Amino acid sequence: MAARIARSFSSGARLSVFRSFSSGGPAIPPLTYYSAWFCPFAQRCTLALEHHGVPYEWEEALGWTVRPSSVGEDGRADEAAYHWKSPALLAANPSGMVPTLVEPATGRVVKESLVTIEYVDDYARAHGSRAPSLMPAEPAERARARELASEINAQACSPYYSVLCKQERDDQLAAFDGLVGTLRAFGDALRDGRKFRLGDELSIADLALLPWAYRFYVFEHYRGESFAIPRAGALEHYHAWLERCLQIPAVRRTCPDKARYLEHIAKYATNTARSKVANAVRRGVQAHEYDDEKD
Ligand SMILES: N[C@@H](CCC(=O)N[C@@H](CS)C(=O)NCC(=O)O)C(=O)O
Repeated sequence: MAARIARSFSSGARLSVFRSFSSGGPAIPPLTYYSAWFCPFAQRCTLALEHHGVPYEWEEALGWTVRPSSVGEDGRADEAAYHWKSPALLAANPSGMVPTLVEPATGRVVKESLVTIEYVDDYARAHGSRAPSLMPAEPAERARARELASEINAQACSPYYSVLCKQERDDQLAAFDGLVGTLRAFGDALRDGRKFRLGDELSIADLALLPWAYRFYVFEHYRGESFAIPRAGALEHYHAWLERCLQIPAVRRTCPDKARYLEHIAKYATNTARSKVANAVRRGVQAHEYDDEKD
């Protein structure tokens, strides 16, 4: 079993990862990486870093503090969990979101998880990575891959937060049904025997979904058996894809411990988390529609 990167760090802790996945490969300059062990968005970036063996210095840049919530905010919680954010993260990215990458040599900042995948891919390849690219080579296929990743984000990742943060069963079920429909379409695309969403290599389309696919187990625990991802039809292909991805050592290293994560996500399941995505869902929009001012 590969060592885990996404351990439960204490806030502000730093970890240097200088292992090169493509051992014997070129020396790639390390990146500063503001991350959080529990964050599936950040896991997208970690997956790209690990795929290419880009060295990085990880700072655990988010934590949680529990304090009284404003009275009557959702009619349930007297106390809520708010993010602590590291000063270095806020200096690099004032919206205080992880993942955030900084190039130490230039001070340039890269943020937004899907963008970080493409950036890490370009950065690694510019420095001679021998790992396969996470993006297709042909321009129209690259455009389609971006579009697909963004659709997966809106239609499979965002509903995850609605299933958890919504407290009415009908709302939870509606979000879950939409999510399963998206996974079915994902599985359908794998029917031709391809290993990954775009073909026989891992790509941005897989990395967009993988951190949430790994986390869907939390639904059964917090919402019951009817929230298990079904296995029939095209979904068999989706489950086989997930198993295949989890066989890859560079993927396994990025996955947080399931028991610790289950404990962490209780804040969302009880609607006491006050993160931007949770606030967006409480405001009645999708998680990806969070607004830096309102949420
Ligand atoms: N659109 C962002 C979302 C990232 C995100 O929501 N990250 C969470 C941690 S899982 C975060 O930084 N939360 C801080 C906050 O809510 O203020 C991305 O794709 O990178």
